[in-house]
Amino acid sequence: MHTTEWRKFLIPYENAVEELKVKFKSIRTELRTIGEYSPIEFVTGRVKRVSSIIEKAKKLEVENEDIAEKIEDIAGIRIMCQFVEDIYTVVDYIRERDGSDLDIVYEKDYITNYKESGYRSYHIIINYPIQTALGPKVILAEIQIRTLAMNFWATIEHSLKYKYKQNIPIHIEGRIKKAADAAFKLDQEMSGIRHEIRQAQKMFEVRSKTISNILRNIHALQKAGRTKEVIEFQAQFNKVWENTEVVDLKKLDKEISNFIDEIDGIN
Ligand code: 0O2
Ligand code: 0O2
Repeated sequence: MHTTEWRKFLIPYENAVEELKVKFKSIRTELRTIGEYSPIEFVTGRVKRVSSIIEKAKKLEVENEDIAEKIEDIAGIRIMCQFVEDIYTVVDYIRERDGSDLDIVYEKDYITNYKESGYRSYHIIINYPIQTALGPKVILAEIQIRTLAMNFWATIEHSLKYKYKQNIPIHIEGRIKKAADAAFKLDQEMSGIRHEIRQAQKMFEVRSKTISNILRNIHALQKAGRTKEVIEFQAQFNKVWENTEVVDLKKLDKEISNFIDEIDGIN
C-alpha cells in the first residue's frame, strides 16, 4: 500500500479510537459527577503505527488484503484502573455492552495467565461499527485494561524491548521479571488498603446518617414542645458525638426513635 492508501485505510481506526476514548472517559466523568467511585482512572488510545502494522503482518505471515481481518490491535484503547478489582468491574461493564454498541470477539486474561515476559493486563478484542464517508464499516479493536502498576511496568518494558530490538540481555530480562512480580505485589498490597478505605468510607456514612437522624428527631421533639426531653437528649448527644465508635450514637438514635414512637402512640 502507498502512503495515501494507508492514510485512507486508517481513517475508520482513527475515528473508532476517538469515539471509544470519549465513551470510556465519559463513564469516569459521570461517576465522579454523582460522587461515585470510578473504576476507571484514565483512558488512552492510539492507532498502531504503519511500520508496526507491517512488522506484525510479516511476523504473523498475513497478506496485505488480510490485515484488517487478522491484525486485531490496529485500533487500541487502554483503560487504567487503580486496583485489580476495578479491572473486572470494567470488564463486566464492557460485557454488558456486548451486542449494543460493540461486539466482543474474545477475551484474553493476561492477569491470571500472565505472559512469559511478566506482562499483565486484561485484553478484550471487539468488533466496532463505525460510520465512514463511504458508508458503515465494522473494524476490530483491542481494549487493554490494566492497573497503574501494570501500566508502569509495561511502559518501561516496552521501551526496553524497543531499545534492544527484542534482544534484551538475559540479566536485564531477569530483573524485569522480578520487577513484574514486585508490581503485582504492589497491586495486592493496594487491594488490601482498598478494602479498608471502603470500610472507613462506609463507617463514615453510617455515622453521618445516624447524626442527621438524631438531630432531626431532637428538632421534631422541640417542635412538639417536649423541652425536658430535648435538653436530656441533647446533653446525651453532646457526650457521645465525638466518640469514634458509632455504637453509642446508634444506641441514642434508637432511644430517641423509641420515645417518639411511644408519644406518637399516646397522642
Ligand atoms: P485529563 O482531564 O487531563 O485527565 P487527545 O487529548 O484526545 O489527543 P488523549 O488520548 O486524551 O489524546 O491523550 P493522551 O496523551 O493519550 O493521555 C490521555 C489522558 O491520560 C490524558 O488526560 C492524560 O493526562 C492522562 N494520563 C496520562 N498518563 C497518566 C497518568 O499516569 N495518570 C493519570 N491520572 N492520568 C494520566 P486527558 O484526556 O487530557 O484529560
Ligand atoms: P504496540 O502498538 O507497540 O502497542 P504478540 O505479538 O504475540 O505479543 P498478540 O497475540 O498479537 O501479541 O496480541 P497480545 O499479546 O494479546 O497483545 C499485543 C499488545 O499487548 C502489544 O501490542 C502490547 O501493547 C501488549 N503486550 C503484549 N505482550 C506484552 C509484553 O510482553 N510487554 C509489553 N510491554 N506489552 C505487551 P504491540 O504489538 O506491542 O503493539
